[in-house]
Amino acid sequence: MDDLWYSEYYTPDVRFSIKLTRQLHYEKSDYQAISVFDSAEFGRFLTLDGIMMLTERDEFIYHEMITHPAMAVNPHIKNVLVIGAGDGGVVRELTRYKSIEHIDMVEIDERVVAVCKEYMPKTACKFDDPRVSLHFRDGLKFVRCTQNKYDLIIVDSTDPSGPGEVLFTKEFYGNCYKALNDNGILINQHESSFYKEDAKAMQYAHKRISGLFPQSFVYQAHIPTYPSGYWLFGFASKKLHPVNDLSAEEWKTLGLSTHYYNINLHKGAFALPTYVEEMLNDE
Ligand code: AG3
Repeated sequence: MDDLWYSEYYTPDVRFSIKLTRQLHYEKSDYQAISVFDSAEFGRFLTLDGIMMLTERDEFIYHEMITHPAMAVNPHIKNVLVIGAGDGGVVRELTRYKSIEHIDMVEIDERVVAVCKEYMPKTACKFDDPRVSLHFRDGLKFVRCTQNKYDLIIVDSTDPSGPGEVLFTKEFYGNCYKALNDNGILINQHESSFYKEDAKAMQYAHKRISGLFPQSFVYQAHIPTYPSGYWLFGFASKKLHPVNDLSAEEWKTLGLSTHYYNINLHKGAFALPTYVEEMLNDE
């Protein structure tokens, strides 16, 4: 018992492990296996079907980077749709903007929200904000019924296997396009370029999104507990450019304190390594 480790296999030959202090929760929901562990280095962390979703120690990087770049391009965003994100991290960051009037959050698995409210209170802390409506539904079905409504859609999915798979399809992205208004921005977690399976998902997502949106870019962040520690996000829109249309001064006047995101980093995040550019252009 004194040497209990959690491991995620990144390839059949590579695994990432964290030494555990204890397991706090395990259940099999209708959709997936949900576990919460505690550790000395990363604090508490949540896994779905054995795949790392977030740790208390580094979730700020992911949640800031999936939220603030779009908000700094258009600080007048009022109406937001969040898909997935049952741990509440995206909602926590969004609710810091007074200008946001409404957030629809669509999570397929009600149990993820319940477990995070109990064990991950640092992320699942803003579900009771009056602007937030929670819908426990399939993300694809939800966007199918929506038109010209949102300023921003954030897709905080799992990897493209299990319940997250439909969130990587052309049909889903096409419905997101339709659900966005003319200024609309789509942000998605975009997997990673380093290991083969993640890179395939990255190329696949980029091909689908860039075929639909006139503006389609990929940006990067350092996330220690995801495969290779290097993770990507997609920024797609009908007209706004992620760097040329950045409202840097306006965003700074909001005075939000962030631990990873800042305006200089925003510009650099869209400057990708050559091999990543090549993989994206390849498609
Ligand atoms: N979203 C999942 C990112 C994918 C992680 N992949 C992996 N570990 N193989 C995380 C939800 C955070 N709100």
